[in-house]
Amino acid sequence: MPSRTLFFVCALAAPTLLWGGAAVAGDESQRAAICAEAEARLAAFKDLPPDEALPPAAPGTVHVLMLKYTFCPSPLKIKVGTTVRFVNVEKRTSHSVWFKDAGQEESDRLFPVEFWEQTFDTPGHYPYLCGPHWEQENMRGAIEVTD
Ligand SMILES: [Cu+2]
Repeated sequence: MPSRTLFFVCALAAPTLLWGGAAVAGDESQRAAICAEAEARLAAFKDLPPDEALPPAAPGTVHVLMLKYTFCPSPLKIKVGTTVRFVNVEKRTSHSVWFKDAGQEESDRLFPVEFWEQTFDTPGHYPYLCGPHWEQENMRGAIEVTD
């Protein structure tokens, strides 16, 4: 397996948010606002009691957050060997992660503060969906994996 490259979540998320905020389209600025809120909610998880908090992620893990029918950040660019942790930062709504085009099974339904992880060992373009929300809410994301 190729060696794991270290990434820091904020280093990846910040350019995506800036890019989203600079876009003229209303959809993009709305998306940027949702993703900023998602980041704030993730940060607030540290105040949860230990038995409700997220367990620490392995070094180099990149986070994708789920909030308001949006995956943040998306598209996400990562290096081969990177693990992505998909975290539900909602207050009530559940989501899933489904690499449907890759023929993979859908993840379990993720409730608030729950997560699911996937490691990407092959370069490529990986579109994915939220099982309950891709058709009506267009809740979709994509990951680009490079050498
Ligand atoms: Cu969803």
